[in-house]
Amino acid sequence: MKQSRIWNVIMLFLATTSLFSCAQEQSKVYVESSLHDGWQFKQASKNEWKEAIVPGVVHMDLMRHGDIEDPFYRSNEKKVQWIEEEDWEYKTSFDVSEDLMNKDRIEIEFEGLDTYADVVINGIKVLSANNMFVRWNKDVKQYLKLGENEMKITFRSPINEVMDQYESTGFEYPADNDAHEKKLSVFTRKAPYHYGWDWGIRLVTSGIYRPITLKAWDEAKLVDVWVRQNHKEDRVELQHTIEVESFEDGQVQFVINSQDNSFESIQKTFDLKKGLNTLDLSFDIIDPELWWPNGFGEPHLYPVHYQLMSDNKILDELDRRIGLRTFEVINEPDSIGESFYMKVNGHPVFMKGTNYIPQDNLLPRVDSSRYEHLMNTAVASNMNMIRLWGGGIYENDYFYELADEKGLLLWQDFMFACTMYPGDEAFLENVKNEAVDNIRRLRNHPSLALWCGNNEIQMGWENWGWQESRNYSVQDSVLLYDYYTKLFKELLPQMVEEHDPGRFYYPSSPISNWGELEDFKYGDNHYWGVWWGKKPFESFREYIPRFMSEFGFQSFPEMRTIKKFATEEDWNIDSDVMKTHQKSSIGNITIKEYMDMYYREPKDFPSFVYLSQILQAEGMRMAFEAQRGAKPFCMGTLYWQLNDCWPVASWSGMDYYGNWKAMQYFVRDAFTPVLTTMEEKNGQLEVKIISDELADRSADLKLELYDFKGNQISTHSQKVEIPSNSSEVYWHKDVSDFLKGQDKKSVVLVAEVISEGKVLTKNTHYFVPVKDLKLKKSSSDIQIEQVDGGYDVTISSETLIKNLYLEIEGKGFWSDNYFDVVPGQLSKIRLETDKQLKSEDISSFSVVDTF
Ligand code: BMA
Repeated sequence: MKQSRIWNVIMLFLATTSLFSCAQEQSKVYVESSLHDGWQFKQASKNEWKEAIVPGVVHMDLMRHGDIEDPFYRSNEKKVQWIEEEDWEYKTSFDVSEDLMNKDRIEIEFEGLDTYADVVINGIKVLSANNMFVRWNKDVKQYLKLGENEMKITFRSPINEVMDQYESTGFEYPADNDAHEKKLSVFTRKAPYHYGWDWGIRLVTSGIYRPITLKAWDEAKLVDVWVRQNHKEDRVELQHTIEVESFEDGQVQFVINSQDNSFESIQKTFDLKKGLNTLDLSFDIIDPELWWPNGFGEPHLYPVHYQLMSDNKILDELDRRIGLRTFEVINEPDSIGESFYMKVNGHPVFMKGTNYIPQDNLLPRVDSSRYEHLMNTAVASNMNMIRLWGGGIYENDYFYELADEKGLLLWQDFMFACTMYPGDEAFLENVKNEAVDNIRRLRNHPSLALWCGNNEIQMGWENWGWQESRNYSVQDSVLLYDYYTKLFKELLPQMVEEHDPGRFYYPSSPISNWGELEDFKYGDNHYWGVWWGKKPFESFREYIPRFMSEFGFQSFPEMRTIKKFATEEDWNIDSDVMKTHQKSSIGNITIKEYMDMYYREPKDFPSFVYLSQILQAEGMRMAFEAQRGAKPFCMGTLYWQLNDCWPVASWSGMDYYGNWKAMQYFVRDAFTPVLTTMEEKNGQLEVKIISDELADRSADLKLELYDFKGNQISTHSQKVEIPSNSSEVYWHKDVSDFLKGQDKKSVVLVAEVISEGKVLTKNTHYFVPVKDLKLKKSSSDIQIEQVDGGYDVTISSETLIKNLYLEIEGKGFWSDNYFDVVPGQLSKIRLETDKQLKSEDISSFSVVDTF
């Protein structure tokens, strides 16, 4: 840092000619290493140390040693509950070299400690953690010594830790999803779903669940680079706010290199004072390539490398990928009530997506391939938004990086869901650290769309009878709502305002309740009239809000998944095992009641399981179509829920193992940029086309009515001009005219929109519920042809097949499944697999096989 002015000038010259980064031998000052080796663990009250894997949690270590059985298997959940009441110790040793010891600063960073953890280095307590959602950094140089160092971390039971607090509170918090009779979870800043949920096993974990890094440096370090965007006509100004911590007064250079040569290198010299320095540096990107969400264009990212330099040394450096976009939430009174829609780069965008829950109760075993599969599923399903729901976790960096890359906008809840929370000073201080840490960690991601304070707490407080059912006194109620106000209406918005100004925040999703139709004119809504309200699926057509941020229906995971946790004797919805794997209080009976409305009684358990998926898929399709069709009144549909955290009956479209349920295919088809829908209204058949595209388009609409033997009864085709971002009725006709006297029970209407030789959307319509269809047993003809990475599969049939499900032994991904086969038409799909197959190896099943 002590450097001459001349050197500065040379550096600047080199930088502006883009030679800077390659022309010199640069030594690196900052070093880091992970501390994941040599760990052992034990129950605090016992003596035997056993090998542990870090990052990990205690359940994983116990399982590896055979000390507990797999909690996901059968009803083992019950057998492992003792773990939450124990304290656990982890220890390791690590070497510190002379080089490291000579550094000005040595810090240890824990990206995640779950949860009440005391860290002891060489016998001295250096850190006490109490929040699994924050990164803990500690200057540890003074505690380290040359050569071998000992580190021990004690995790205190998250149950015992808060018991006194619970006992002295004087009332019960309304945390219905917490599976323990004592609702302790609210006192601890730990993933709420760990304590159980209406789709979740209870596994209250402890452990070093994210990486540990030892970091050392001299002179100065980049604490943060915050990039804000100012979009102008032909350019985007990037305002950098750079935080540098320095050990002395001096000078540094801050260098910005484009990794893809999209702008010239930039360098500026700054004077530093000892301590924390905030530096500002702005520059423009001319003719920017914007970041667009999936379905609207490329999610373009500018790869940028930042360096903090002194003399010829790199003090610190970091990589970023910057996506240039504007994002607005328009939530304001309008002529209807209160709008809730989003604009990306100035365009109103209909949000299509889902709600995300963590992918496992044992978080460290979610590897990168599982994150990738999940995100690829979202992209393949034509989604543009994912809501990180408030009962889970703030995800790891990889999640947000993938979302940036794939054009998925993220609705980020703070981690509070479905209960009131404490609001005493200590709790607020803890949440403040958590909010600041996560806002600063996530605010640079182009995928980050908005902040929401919590899930359903305002709604619960006003409508779910918490105050009566818990017998709260007036004082209790006043206190609890005062806590609520402090947390969600004061602290969190203040933190967003301070650390991420300009990003939309609102205290609680949803804004409006689902009971009264009138409320659907206001803001976002979680419509649970279907499922919790037991209304038929058709009510999705009536109860359409301005933005649907939750709604859903359960199904079972496929039999292959069930076989992994249940033996044949458990294959019954009333068995102990199947009840363990169904956490909704009204779960299995509700699936059955809806099934009785739309389908004939399934003959056995596998038929029930299959039909549960068809039921969910068809029911939800009605919702997707109605909500998209109601654009621009309604401008978003996020279904509950994308995924599972263990194998269970749930509202998910994809099971714990990543298998697509029927609904996932239906989501994909219902979320295509151009969609056609058919609905009968007062004896009229109405055909709509919905477009999310940015441009107008000309196309052909084709309608064909077939009987179940494949004879064409009626056809209609017309040219259509489809305006961008629209939903319009293009054709309607008297149903009986169109049916030409055919039996309603044995015809299917197929609609297609074709443009530039491509089928943009294809949909089918039946004129009676499936249970009344005259389906005939038939065998489908399946031909396969080997191609790179799998097989092309061609299916045909002489009679209509409703929801054909194809399966092979072992691993394979079907490009389509659970689809209808119309006689006379070939269905061509792709099976990705590395297995060698004959067509006989493919088994098939359809609705007609269920009764
Ligand atoms: C929603 C969610 C979850 C729950 C789901 C199904 O309201 O926010 O709390 O799992 O309903 O009941």
